[in-house]
Amino acid sequence: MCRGPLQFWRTAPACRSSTAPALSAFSTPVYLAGMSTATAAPATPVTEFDPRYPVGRFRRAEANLTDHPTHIATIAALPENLRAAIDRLSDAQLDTPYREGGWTVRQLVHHLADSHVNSYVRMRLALTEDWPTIKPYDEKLWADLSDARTAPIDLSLQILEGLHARWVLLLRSLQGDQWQRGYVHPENGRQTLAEAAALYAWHCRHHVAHITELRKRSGW
Ligand code: NI
Repeated sequence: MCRGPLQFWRTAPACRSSTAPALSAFSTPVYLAGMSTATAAPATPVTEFDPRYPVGRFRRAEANLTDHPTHIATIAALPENLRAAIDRLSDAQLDTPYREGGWTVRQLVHHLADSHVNSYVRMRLALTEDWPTIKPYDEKLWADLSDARTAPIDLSLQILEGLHARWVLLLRSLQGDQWQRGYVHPENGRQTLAEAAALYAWHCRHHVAHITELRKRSGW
């Protein structure tokens, strides 16, 4: 199950451009939950912190698919939380992989714009067509295109601010059965808007935590 939201995450009432120091409320991460110092095997299995999944994996079967307001608030807060997460990072820091072999912070920011543009379009298609089949894309190859590796991050932050403002307006307008509309992913099958909202709320927290965990580990 996904771990609860890390304490740095703020849920803003709406997309705002302020750069409030949302990182100031860090808690010490529990890297080895339940680890015992005794020599005998611990009574409970040790869960090692996996830097790829700092807030846990998204598990559709365990996701809350009815708490739309919480998911919308999380999506609304992404631009502000992302700005806070990258605040005052140098170009060299932005070009540092969040883990060995992983995307750089710059790639993470551009990936969020690429991913959420796709999700926004998919949701609009779901609301205006009858279970459309959507077009997958190779996110790894997208993140490796030149602009995604080198462009100033402010370009994607600006995209995300406008995009999330529109996206949140759309999500807040959904009523009743509209949450059960959806689209067909050729590889992953059917996904309702209720599932997509839960998934992308997780996705917001997932990638911001990549950056904040890197900063903690690096002492930045
Ligand atoms: Ni992602």
